[in-house]
Amino acid sequence: MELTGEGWTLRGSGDTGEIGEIGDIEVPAVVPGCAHTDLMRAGVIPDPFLGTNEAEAQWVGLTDWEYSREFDLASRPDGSRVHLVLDGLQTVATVLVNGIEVGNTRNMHRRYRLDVTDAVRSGTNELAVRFASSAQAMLDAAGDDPLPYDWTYPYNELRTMACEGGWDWGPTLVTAGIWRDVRLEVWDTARADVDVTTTLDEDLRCGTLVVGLDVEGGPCEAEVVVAGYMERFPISSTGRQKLSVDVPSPDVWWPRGYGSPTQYDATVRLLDATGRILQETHHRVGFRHIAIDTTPDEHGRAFTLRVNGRPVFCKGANWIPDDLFVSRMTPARYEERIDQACAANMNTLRVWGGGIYEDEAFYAACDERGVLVWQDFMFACAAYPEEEPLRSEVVAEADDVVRRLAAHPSVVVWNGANENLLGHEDWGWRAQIRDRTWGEGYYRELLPDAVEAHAPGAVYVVNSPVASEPGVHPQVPGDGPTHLWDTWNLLDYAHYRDQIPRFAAEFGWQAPATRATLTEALGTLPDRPDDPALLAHQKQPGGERNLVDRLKGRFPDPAGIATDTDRWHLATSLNQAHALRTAVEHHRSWWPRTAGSLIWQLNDVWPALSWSLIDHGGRPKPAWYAVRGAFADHLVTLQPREAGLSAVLVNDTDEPWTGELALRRVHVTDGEVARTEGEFIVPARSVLTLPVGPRITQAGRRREELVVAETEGADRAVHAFVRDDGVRWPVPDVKYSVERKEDHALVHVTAEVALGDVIVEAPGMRADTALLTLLPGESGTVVLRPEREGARLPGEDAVSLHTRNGFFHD
Ligand code: BMA
Repeated sequence: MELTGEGWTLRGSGDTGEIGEIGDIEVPAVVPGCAHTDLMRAGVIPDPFLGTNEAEAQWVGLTDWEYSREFDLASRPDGSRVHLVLDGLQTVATVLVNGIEVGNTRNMHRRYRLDVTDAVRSGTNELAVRFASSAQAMLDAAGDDPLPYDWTYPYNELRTMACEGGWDWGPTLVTAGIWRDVRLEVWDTARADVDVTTTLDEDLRCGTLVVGLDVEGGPCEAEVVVAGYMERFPISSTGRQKLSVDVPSPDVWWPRGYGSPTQYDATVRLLDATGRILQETHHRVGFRHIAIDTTPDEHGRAFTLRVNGRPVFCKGANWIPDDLFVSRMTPARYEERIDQACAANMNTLRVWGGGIYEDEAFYAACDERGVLVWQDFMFACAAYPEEEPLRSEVVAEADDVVRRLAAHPSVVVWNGANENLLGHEDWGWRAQIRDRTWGEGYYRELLPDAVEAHAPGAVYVVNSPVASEPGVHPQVPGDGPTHLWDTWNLLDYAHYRDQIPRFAAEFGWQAPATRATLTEALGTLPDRPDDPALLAHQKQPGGERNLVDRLKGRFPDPAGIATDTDRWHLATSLNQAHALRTAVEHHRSWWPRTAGSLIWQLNDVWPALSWSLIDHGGRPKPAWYAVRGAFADHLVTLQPREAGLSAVLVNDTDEPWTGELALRRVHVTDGEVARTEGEFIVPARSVLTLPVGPRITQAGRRREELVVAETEGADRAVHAFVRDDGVRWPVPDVKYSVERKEDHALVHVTAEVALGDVIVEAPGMRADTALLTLLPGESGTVVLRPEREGARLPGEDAVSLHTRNGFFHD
């Protein structure tokens, strides 16, 4: 019996400590949900994502809350048992049935199954879940000598979503609630918790479905069906059992770009002695062999993911919760976001360790699309105590979550924590930790043991970043996954080229959310970017300064840009696009030495000024379009190399790539000055580096000429001879016309002179392309489609066109 949906009541206890009495609150509630979403729906609080409302919603996290409802239970068979199954409680809760305490919880990341047989009765029952304030629980557990952590509350003392207490891209909104499904299960004879996973040997011949069962009751029989094979196993004892069924020569599961992500149905049934089905679970599984190649070489050590023996360049991004109120996520929203990652030519998502283990729908969508998932355990940027009471929670959580996700072929990498080894080395933690534990035992022993026990087909990485040997600094060059943050924090983005990482697991560049999303969040866009309402959505200390500082050398007059929201919005958005393109193209140009490029961050928890590619409204920022080109299977890029400027062609497909490469020197108003052409062939999964000759690289008018590299089917690469802010972009001389079709509009743009970074916008519309470079005399077409079906198509006056050129002229 599902206990989700309406019919719940939320009550505030009124004990709000330092912030004073709130009085009695009683509002209708919805499960899954949380106090904030229920209070918003009832009109008690305004939406904390809008304007500066976050500050006024803080009391919610310091309050104790009770969720309650009634449910009816029909009479049930003699000897049957009743379980209350709670898939997610956020976080510190006491569960009562008819006033009888049936469970206590302190872990948002676990599922709970409570035996309530002795508490329920036939007829009407009362279910209550009493939440103590997580914020208060964290403060109490940490006391006055906390272990190091970031942001507002010591999340390292409580197994809750770390970023609910704030992060450098999200608000502080600690909440409480039943955030996943709840149901009652009545069973007799036998039942089991069922987990399934697969293994595949190295030569891809022998697949095995491994079924784990935690059996209660019995005896019974288990029937396992997979890929047309069926086996039965007698179950004579309770507790943990492992069964396996071999699947010879299965069609293997491939990531995107390598083959089909083949999946098989697997069914596990429990039968009683008469053959009656007691329980049946369905799973979608896939067979793949996963390894990380860490062979030493002249540059250090490889860090290359191998899927079914094939080395893969991981192109992707870091995933954070897509809504800080995580109960609001729906399968459709997961699919939309993952489709946007796929449309940007990504094959990998890293689920970052300060959020949540995502919903089944997330992993199922990745399975089906062949997206590789790098799954962090939920530990981030803090020292975690390894003693009780936390330790037992970590043990139970690791066991539960690995078993929950082990069925998914997409989940190929498990990672101990985000930046905790790094923090211990570099962030001055040692003096604060003294002789206390700080989590290393989790990352080096407890968590890898859980992965080995329940997901033997996946690989484990100790931390991100990490070096291959204990005792070596986690960011040692040339070894292990690396986080590249100095660039955004301190330097121009050209410095991404200073390092050739083996696997870039994080690097990012901020830009504001799209104008549409910011306008929704703030009512109107303020005139100045330092407006308090706008700054309330910038959570990185100094982030607003970085946004402007990083314009230096890229745009004329950054200080002037910083006084005008329109110009600031466009310049910082373009800067993000170019910074990320620079990093990704550099990484890809060094394949196979570099084998991964994961952008920080794909998405947002709220309307933000953040590193995301897609904002909280689901709208792609200009950077998303740039990244789509940079991650394309066929890439042409211009890279400074020792021998001088080089055209680098990257072929991330299984077919050789042949074509004609045109290298041109083009004057911004006069057009082509010099041209060379040549045929090329790039073998499958390879990189070809071609030095660009002096006819092209020796410019007569260095500030007015550009090098352009192009071939059919790839984004054009453009290189300037001087610093970006010294290029003499001409006055934008541009004509455009709008042609309305049935369900989309075509915007035809003609450039009389070179136009940089052409962006076409219209309210309520999404463009198919952005950041075009048009050379003198060229035309381009941008397709605008309505964000919502049926919306009116724009006429000429509703369309606006932006260029880089605009910054070079008043
Ligand atoms: C890394 C991440 C996050 C953070 C990001 C941007 O440290 O792991 O913790 O949000 O950088 O600062």
